[in-house]
Amino acid sequence: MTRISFPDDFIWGVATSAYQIEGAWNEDGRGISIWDTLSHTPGKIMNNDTGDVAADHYHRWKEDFDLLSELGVHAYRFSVAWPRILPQGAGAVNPKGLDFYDRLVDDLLRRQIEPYVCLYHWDLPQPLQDKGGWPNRALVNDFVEYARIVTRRLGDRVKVWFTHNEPWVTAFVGHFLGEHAPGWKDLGAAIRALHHLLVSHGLAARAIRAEAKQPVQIGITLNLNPVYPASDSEKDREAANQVDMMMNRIVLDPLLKGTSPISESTMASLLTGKLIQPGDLETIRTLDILGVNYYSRTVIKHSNKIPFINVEQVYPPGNEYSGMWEIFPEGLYVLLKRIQEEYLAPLGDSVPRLMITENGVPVPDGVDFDGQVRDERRIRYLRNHLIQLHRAVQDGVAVKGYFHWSLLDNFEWAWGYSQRFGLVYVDFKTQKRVVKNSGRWFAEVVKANGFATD
Ligand code: GCO
Repeated sequence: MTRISFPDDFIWGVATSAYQIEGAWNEDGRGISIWDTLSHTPGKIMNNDTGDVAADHYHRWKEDFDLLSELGVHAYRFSVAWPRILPQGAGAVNPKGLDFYDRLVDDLLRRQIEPYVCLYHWDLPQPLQDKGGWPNRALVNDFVEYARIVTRRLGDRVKVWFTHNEPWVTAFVGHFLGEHAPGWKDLGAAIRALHHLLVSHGLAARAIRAEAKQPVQIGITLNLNPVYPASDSEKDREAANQVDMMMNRIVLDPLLKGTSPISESTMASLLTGKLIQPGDLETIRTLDILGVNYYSRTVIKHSNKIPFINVEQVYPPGNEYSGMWEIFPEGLYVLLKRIQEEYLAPLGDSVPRLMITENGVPVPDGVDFDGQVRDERRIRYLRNHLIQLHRAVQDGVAVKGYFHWSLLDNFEWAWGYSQRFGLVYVDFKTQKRVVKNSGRWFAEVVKANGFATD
């Protein structure tokens, strides 16, 4: 029997986000977010689902934290809802909002589970959207003040902070593809939003370090996909390179090299006025933890389908697919090796810690006659991705932890509740939780810090 074991100090965790699990959308002073606005707009979310109730975590968090203890995880990554803290986005603080997260942090620490706090997982207060949203550079200051207020309350106990979750998704899916809040289709706005998100990361990092009552680690989590050309034709390879620049390098270069590929590209022509101000790239380049959210690869061909962009994603036959994408475990190894060689190795001793902060798969789970959820496809996905992760660690990539997405079935953005990602099944009619077989398998992996591969 072949076993693989991870390094002794390897951190095992699970991840969630506020809007996807909390519910209580208008309770205890919470303000409106852009996702409340979008999900309350008919036709925007599958089945017209909303996050109004979600997994009702706001009321059931103690039961959910019992599940964390049952899984035996070392850490729990969750996000703070900006609209609970500052209902107007700025100005008056909502004490009940701070009290809620204060209780979460205290209970996690009592259970000896490290809180990994993400400040922004897409739920922007609507009043800030009304003043232009992330394409408006003024939001940088609002975000820094929000970060300061949360750190002032939790910074004596929270050691690990993430400023943003997937700034590329916030910027491009929200402002160019239009599938996420605020639902814009404006490439120039997306580019400006991304730059402002990254600048706000750098300035918020300074504010967190200043407000925290102890040394802290500050990170950002990035959705990164290795990009493959659909064929080895020059046009397809060039198309793949362009998508790699627009999806991966556009966040990795500023954060880890202090450069930006925007000026290199045809996108620069879209920028009205001077987007990158003097000092911005130095401000952005601060990182103690690089969080990688990996789900799949991206396969690209040249196409004239989308004007100006001239690329099209294709879905090759041959591999297993899930509810949302191709299952491609090897892509995790390829991605980690590239990050290590192109971005981390040149940094020498000032290299940030590298962690997998999301990895998971949407499969249509159900509760069997005997109350079990036999999600063998998720166990296979988990096993095969952990094998690739271990392969990268063996090849010298210093990955320090793995967080599975997600603890609970939850609101999967534009897909509503149609896609289940949890290690724990949620019956959204009764809010009953059932630990899936994958949850039991994951708990064994955490306990043994490894598993048998055959
Ligand atoms: C993301 C977000 C999560 C998603 C998950 C599945 O990575 O898109 O962080 O909120 O729900 O990744 O798509």
